[in-house]
Amino acid sequence: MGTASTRSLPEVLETLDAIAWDSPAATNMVQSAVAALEDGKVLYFPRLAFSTLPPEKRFFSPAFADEKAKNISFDPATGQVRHAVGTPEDISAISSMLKRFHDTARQFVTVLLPQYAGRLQSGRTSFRPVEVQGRKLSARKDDSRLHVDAFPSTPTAGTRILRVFSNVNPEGRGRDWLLGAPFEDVARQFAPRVRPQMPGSAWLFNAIGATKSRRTAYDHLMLNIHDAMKQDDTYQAQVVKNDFSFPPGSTWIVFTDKTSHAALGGQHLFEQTFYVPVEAMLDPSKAPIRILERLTGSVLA
Ligand SMILES: O=C(O)CCC(=O)C(=O)O
Ligand SMILES: [Fe+2]
Repeated sequence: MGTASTRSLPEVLETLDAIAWDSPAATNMVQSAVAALEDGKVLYFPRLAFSTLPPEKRFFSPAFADEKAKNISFDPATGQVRHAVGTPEDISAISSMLKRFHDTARQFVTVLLPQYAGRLQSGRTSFRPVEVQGRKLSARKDDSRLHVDAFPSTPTAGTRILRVFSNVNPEGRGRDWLLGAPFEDVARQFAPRVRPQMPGSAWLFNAIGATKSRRTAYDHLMLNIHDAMKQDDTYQAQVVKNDFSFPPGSTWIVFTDKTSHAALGGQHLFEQTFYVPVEAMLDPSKAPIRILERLTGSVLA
């Protein structure tokens, strides 16, 4: 039996000392930040805290989240809040809180990662007031198993998924994560197991509204890799991994479509999803779609 091994922390985490959302510290940080991020490292800001307002502290309770959903979500494009429970006043205050996190995260990413700035598309914002530990979920939905992100209803056709996380736990509780093997290893191990997409199914999913656009060969591959990783208990036990607890008052940024990650515990987290076109990358050859195309020898979108 193989035993799980670990990489050195600087191999998986790039620590940067920004303390203000509107000025991500020295500009000489910028080149190394983008390169590290595209390599699959997590950019970690130990002292970058998102401040909530005193009247917002009451929302730090699982009672405000729909029991079936893990997160309260917000669409910055429409202002719509989903999976929140409360009075119309509560929902409107939650909406403003999430909008503020979106605006803050977007401003930060724009300055920290200027080459993405003009091409950055905002996805959903979420607030996660439910304790992660002890949730009972099917393997495929269980984010405490190492995975790369792929969204069943939101095909990306290769566009990158960039997420900003901020732990706002008021009781000193960290967000306990695992960081797994490099994407190339994941792809080599799992891509050969994926069966091709059923002819016509991408068209059908889109026609019935199950997907927001057509699921490409890339999306099919990524969804199946996501599921196969989570469903493989031996892989989960034996793969190289690092555990790291992101303390309250810290923020981290990661391309979650490339970096294997899992959340084991924690409560009260903000998250913002952005989409970054492959062409906006400093080195597009580091995108999962380009890596998978190289390994499979086919065009995937
Ligand atoms: O909630 C978390 O800490 C992270 C869960 C996760 O896997 C994700 O948001 O992609
Ligand atoms: Fe994830």
